[in-house]
Amino acid sequence: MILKQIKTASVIALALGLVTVPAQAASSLAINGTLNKLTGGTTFDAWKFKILGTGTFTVDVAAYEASQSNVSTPDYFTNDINGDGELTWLDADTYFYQDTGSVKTANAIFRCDDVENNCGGTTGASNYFNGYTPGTNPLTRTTHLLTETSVDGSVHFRRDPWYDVVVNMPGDYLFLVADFRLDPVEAEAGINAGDSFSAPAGFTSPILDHADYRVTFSSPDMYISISGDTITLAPVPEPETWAMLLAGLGLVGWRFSNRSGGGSPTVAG
Ligand SMILES: [Ca+2]
Ligand SMILES: [Ca+2]
Ligand SMILES: [Ca+2]
Repeated sequence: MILKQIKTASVIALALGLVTVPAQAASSLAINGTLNKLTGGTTFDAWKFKILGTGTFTVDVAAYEASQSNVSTPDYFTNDINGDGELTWLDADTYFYQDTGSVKTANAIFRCDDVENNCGGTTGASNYFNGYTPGTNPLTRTTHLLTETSVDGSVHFRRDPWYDVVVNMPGDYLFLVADFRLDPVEAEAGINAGDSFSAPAGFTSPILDHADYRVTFSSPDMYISISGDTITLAPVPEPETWAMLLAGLGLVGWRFSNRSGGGSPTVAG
């Protein structure tokens, strides 16, 4: 009987929103991929993005496995970011497109190539496509700065893009990862024409037939999940919504128990 009262009290507390789930629960997701050098150029990857609400998220690429573009530059060192025992040389270039089922030049929204460089600089205006601007577009991009410390294990001081995105319009998007650089016309044609991976100048016997990348997505206000090549961003429910959901589950359990003739109610949560 005491147990029953306690559980009843918990249901009431949930219904009143007195039990909260942290809404600030951070969410992050890392994807890994490999691009290849073909006869006509290099390949690129297109990941589907289903964004179900407004919010913000961060894109943090770790790919180029040396700190400088020339082995004789001061502060040059290498690091095997993905720990696969080899060093590869993707000078990552990233894009967001509207997703209408395929990569279309007319659907390109913005580009971000590096930290700061080709990523809007300090004004944020450059490298938007199709007439979009930082103020009028579905997704607004703000680059992080070289003076900040990358959080994803990047090695090169500039080549790995790192930026925040504000979702102004939920919807279906494509996130493209390529080698420098993938013009929208090349993207629609399906190959980064004439492109080759760029090892640091002076590097002996570089691997140039493929290059690896990792991209970490994180958000303070959306949950990020993945199924196949589709990444879904869903707003984190407010605490009140969680409480109602949990209370609903609890009341369902109560009813089921009573109908089945059990002596004491079973309440979820
Ligand atoms: Ca590696
Ligand atoms: Ca780059
Ligand atoms: Ca190109």
